[in-house]
Order: sequence, then C-alpha cells, then structure tokens
Amino acid sequence: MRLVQTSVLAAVLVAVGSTRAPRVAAAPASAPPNILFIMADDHAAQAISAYGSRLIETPHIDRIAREGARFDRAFVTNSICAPSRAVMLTGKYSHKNGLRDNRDEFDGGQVTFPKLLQKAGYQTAMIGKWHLKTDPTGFDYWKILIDQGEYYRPVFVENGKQVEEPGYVTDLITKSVLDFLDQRDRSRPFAVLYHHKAPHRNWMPSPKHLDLYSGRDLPLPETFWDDYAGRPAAAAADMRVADMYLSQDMKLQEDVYGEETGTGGQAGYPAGESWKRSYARMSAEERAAWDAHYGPIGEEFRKNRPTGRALAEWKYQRYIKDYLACIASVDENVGRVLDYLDENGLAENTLVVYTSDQGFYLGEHGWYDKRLMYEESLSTPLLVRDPHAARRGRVSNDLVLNLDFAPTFLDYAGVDVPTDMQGRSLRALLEGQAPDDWRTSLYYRYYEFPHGWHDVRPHYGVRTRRHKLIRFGGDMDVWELFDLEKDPHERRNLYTDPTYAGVRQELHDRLDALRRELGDEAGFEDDGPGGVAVGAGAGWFGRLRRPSGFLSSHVVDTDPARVLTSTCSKRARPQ
Ligand SMILES: [Ca+2]
Repeated sequence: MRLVQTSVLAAVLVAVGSTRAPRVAAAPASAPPNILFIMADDHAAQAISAYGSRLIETPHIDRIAREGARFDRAFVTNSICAPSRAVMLTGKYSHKNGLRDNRDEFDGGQVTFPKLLQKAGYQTAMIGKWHLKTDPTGFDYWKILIDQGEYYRPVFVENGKQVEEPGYVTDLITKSVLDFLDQRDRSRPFAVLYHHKAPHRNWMPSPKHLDLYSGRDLPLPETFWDDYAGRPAAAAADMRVADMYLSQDMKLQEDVYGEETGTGGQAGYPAGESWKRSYARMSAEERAAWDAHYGPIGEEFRKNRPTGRALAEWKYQRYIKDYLACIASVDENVGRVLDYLDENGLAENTLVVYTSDQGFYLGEHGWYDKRLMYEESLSTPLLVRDPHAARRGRVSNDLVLNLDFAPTFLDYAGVDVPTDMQGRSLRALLEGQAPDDWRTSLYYRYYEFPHGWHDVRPHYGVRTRRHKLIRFGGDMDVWELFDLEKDPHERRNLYTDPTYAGVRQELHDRLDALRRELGDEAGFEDDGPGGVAVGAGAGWFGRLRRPSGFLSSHVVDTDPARVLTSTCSKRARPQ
C-alpha cells in the first residue's frame, strides 16, 4: 500500500514538475516564502496551552506562537466546517462564494488563493480533510479524506484515486505531508494545506493516547449548567453534552448501554450502527488497545449507572478526555512537521499558520459543537510564524477573520489580491503595525437551518470590540445584545435593557452598514439549500452528488461498495 501510494505521488510530482514553467525564482534570499497552512477541525483555543488552556499542554503548537504571533481576537464569518473552508479559500463571505452551509457544494471554478499561488509558480498541495464535495482545484497534488473521513483505516482520494490506508488518520495525514515535502519540486516554493480531521466528532483518539487522562477528572466549565434565560435560540439548540450518544460519542458497547439517553443532535439517528462501523475499521491490535481502555469504563458504567446531572457530568468527562486525547496526536504531529522544516533548512523561509475551521464548545453553556455566534464558536485559534518578522511572541488583539487568510497568503507571496476579496492581509499586524483603518467590527452569518442536526436557528449579527448584536430567524425572530466586558460568558441578553438603548442603536446602524458594504441584504426567507448556483462538481465528488432536495449530503460510510447508497440517505453522520 505504502509503495503504491508513494509511487503515485512521485509520478504526479514528476509530471507536474515537467510541464509547468516556474515563474518564481528559487534563490533562498529573496524567494517568496513557502506556506504551510495547518488546520485542525473543531479545535478550540481553550484546548491550546498557548492560549492558557487549563485542560491540555500543546508544546508543539505553542512553538508557533512563541516563535511567531498569537491572535487573541480571531473569528470566523460562519462557524461551521465547509463554509469556513470556502471562506478561507476565496477570501469571500458565504453569500459571495456560494457555500452557505454543509449542504452546498463548493464551486471550484471560482478564484481561490491556491489557484493564484499556483499561477505565480508555487507548487500547491491539499492534504487531509477537504469536505467541500467537489474535487479540489488549484492544487498540483491533492490527497483528501472523503467527506468527514474516518479516524481509523481512512480512505483517501489521491488526485482522483481512492487509497485506503491502515493506521490512525492524524499520523497518516502527516506522513502524506512529509512524503510530499520530500518529493516536492525544489525549484519552486510550496504552499501546503495540511488539514487534520481531528479533533472532529466522534473524537476517537490514537491507541497511544487513550490513557492520557485516565485516573483524573477535568474541571467542569463555569457555564456548564446554563439555564439559557433570555436566549430562546440557545435553549432550542440540540447540542448539549447531556444528550450525547452513549454509543457513538461515549464509545460504550450496546450490551453495556442498552438504550440511548439523549438525541445526540438528531433524535432517531442510528448512532449505535454508526459506532459499530467506526469500531470495525480498527485492526485487531488497535481494537485490543481500545477494549483495554473502554472495557473497564463500560463495566463501571454498568455497575453504577449514573442518571440526571450525574450522567451529564459523566458524559462531559468522557467527551472532554477523548477530545483532548485527539488533540495530543495533532500536537505531536505538528511537532513532526516543524522538526522536518528545521532539519531540512526550510523553517527560515516558511510561513507557518495554525488554525481551526472554527471554535468549539468544550462544555461551555452545556454544549459541544459550534454554529452559534457566541464567543466559543465565533472565535478560532490563530497562530502565525513569519520567519522574517522582527519580533517573536507578538500578541495581537485586533479583530481578524478567517476571511483574511487568502489575502495574507497572497500578500506574502507577492501576488496581487483580487479587489473582490473581502478580507485584508494580516501582514501589517504581524509586523506590529496595525493600519489606522483596521476593522473595529465584524459581520457574521449562519445559515444551516432547518437541517436535521442540532437545531441552531439561522442568525446574523455584528461584534465590536466590546458588544455583540445578534438576530435569530427561522421559526423565531429574536434579537440579543451582549456586553462582552461585563458579561464575557454571554448570559445576559440586554436587548431590551433601557440603559443600553444607545448601544443598541449604534449596533443596529453598524450591522446595517456592514450588510450593505458586504452585499448581504438578504433576509432569512432566502435561506435554504439550492439558493445559490454552483458550478464545477464534475469530478470525483460530483459523481457522488445526491439528488437535490435531500436533507443532507453527508456520506455515512466510506466503503466504496456502499458509498452511493449512503449519499442518498437522510441519515447523515453526526457533524
Ligand atoms: Ca469544523
């Protein structure tokens, strides 16, 4: 398997190298920097020690902050997987790039930063989680997981061909990145998108990290038992830790848990079946390690079966430990790649970015998942190491967005940023010179409703440095206003508080202005799948496209024999 895979990669690189005339000089002193864009999936800043995590040490990820810069106010424009990725690729909001929620397909015909880098002479690669349904475009080499991908024995699509690889996904994605770097065209700079699946639900750790948190419990977040008073959309969201599946999320076997004790985000989803498929992907050796770890947990659960609050808190411990153990693998693998850059003389001219596609709830407000415009999911970790920056360890408090990534990469590469990109390069901020006209507020919009999962109402809003105004739609019309300085956990909705009347008006004006400037004046009535045109899609993923009108497009199973039936199922996997 490994030999076959390596030879495919080598063939691709040789073919590409022989047909493309490099336009960028390779002289190290003045050459444009290489770009290593590392992204994890659902990795909250609360689980990075550079951000002061009280849950985990992430020494390798921290290195990027220590030797580069940390952004403390980095946010996304639409807090969900595929839309966030589309924003990063295009530098445009969801209503402009056409991918508003996970049901939409990415129009690969549009301008993206990898395409522009490739045109400027970069060798471009996309390795890991892609999740945009249509085939990647703008890459010399791509090797992506199908849909959400699997933690064990994942199936990749490598430049259009399926390859199943034994082992653990985070290690395998890293191995592919190192293979690419080893075999790259050394006459050109590279731009590698190194995108992990982890720590996405259902948080399956590597065998080597299963016991990382055994024998100790982690602190419950202050807002775990939030009553959602004054926030009906929060109360209606189906993403509570208390409702997680005992099978798919907690990894208990059916003979132990008997019946599920919560909706898990979608009542009636056959979580037990899904869990059996994930478990079956492991080798005998991997399964033995898993059984050794989860067997005693299941036995204890069977003996002292918790209920009510105790069950919710038990689920939180199970959830957070597995989530963090997945991050331990990500951190270790980021270290492998940083070491590779060092050992191969590449660190001195490689821009390294570490981020996530959005933040995540680690029990705050009683939740897991993302989507909402509240701080934990609106924000995202962002660490950037510019090897040429004058100062190390810089911390930025400027309001930055995932919208800014594409202009930033282009700026560093010396490529003109298209005028219709809506973000701004972060380069000046990284050099400690925030422009006077840097943004003081940001616009957010979430679309995915009704969807079948999580019941988060569509909403849009504005966040300034201190306040936030949100409007929820769908089957409700509710406004929320928060004072982030006095109420950082966003528990007091001040929208009707007379002392905030002036602030409320200012925020309304700001929101209206942003919607006008950004060209998004559509109301909630225009939401829904199929509302925007998509092109391309004629590639590998195009062949798997669902018939229109289905609730979800998520592939349940990556077994090629079953994949076509699975895409037509309404039973998407937990997302
Ligand atoms: Ca995600």
